[in-house]
Amino acid sequence: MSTHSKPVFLRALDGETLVTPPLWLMRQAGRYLPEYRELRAKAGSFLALCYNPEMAAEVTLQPIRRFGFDAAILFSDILVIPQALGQALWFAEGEGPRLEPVADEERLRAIDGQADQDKLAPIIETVRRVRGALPRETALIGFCGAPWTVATYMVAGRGTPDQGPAKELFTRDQDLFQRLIDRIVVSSIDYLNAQIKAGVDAVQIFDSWAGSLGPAEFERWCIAPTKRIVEGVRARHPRTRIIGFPRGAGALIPGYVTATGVDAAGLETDIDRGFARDAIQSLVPVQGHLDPLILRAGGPELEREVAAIRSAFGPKPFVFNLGHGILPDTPIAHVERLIAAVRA
Ligand code: 1CP
Repeated sequence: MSTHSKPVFLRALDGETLVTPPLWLMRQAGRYLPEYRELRAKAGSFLALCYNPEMAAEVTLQPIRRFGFDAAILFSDILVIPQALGQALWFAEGEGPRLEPVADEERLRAIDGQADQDKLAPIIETVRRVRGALPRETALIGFCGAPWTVATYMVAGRGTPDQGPAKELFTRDQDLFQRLIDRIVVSSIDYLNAQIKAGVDAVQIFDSWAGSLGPAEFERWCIAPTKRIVEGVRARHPRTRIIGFPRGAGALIPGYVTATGVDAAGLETDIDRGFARDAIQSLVPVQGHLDPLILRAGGPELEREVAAIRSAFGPKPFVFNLGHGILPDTPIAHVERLIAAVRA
């Protein structure tokens, strides 16, 4: 295989420094696109869209057709794992996900020991369809939520500002919380391996709420379960690259990278650039970290930020991205300006 048949996104994850960094955006398939809103309306609900392989594949491909990003990300959600574990999941229109909270022994027992992989079959079918339709030079990213972040939703039944209910549970009953984490770990390994078998080229583990844990808690609830997922994926697919994104973990990220063995690290918007370059990018390729608010605002500040990020991280293996998901009211023209600036 010549180097150039390999997607630039994978070359960066493999440790190659590219003059023009590969580019994709978290939540690139989403409400800022009129073609997404149209299909979303047709599907009736967000979950109906996730579980319909034809529509989910189409939504995954939309931003690739429009913008030519270097990677597509499977259109799904981290909360399909709780759903496959038997927990009721629905989306409150205009608000967000809702689950029946798991906060005691009885409710924990009510969800199966292992996820029902049949429930995830439509999502795996989406992967097959997308891989078949994507240009060879465009990588396909699969994903799951990290156990800690998924558990925060499973325990609270919804997104929370401080992850209080999950923290309260692990403080009150460590064993119960550990069993919940274990279930998520095992299910996530099977789920990621199924995605890889169906055609994803790399996977990302989203730990959106990693920043709410102190160092000892971070070790137990973020690092340890993530390490098990990395090992479980490696055992079956040793060459598939794994990106860890412990959002908000800042100074704990170098330890996370070393201990979990992830191949690359996502950088949130708020991280100090000098620190990220010296202490994280010295270990693994990094991905990030433009502020979604700056993208939405546009203007000369957007160009300045893109230049600053490229000059900080461009001299080493780097994937350009946002520090968190694109905001729904981001003008498409600003995304076009961003792409031009990154590829200039
Ligand atoms: O149409 C809509 O209104 C649904 C909005 C939406 C979308 C487009 C949700 C609901 N999820 C998604 C897709 C999604 N979610 C992807 C697809 C790929 C992509 O384009 O990037 C991914 C990777 C996720 C991951 C996800 N879901 C995370 C981790 C990343 C992050 O954003 O921090 C989390 C925390 C979720 C839960 C979730 N799903 C949806 C919402 C609004 C939320 C957050 C709810 C909350 O915290 O209150």
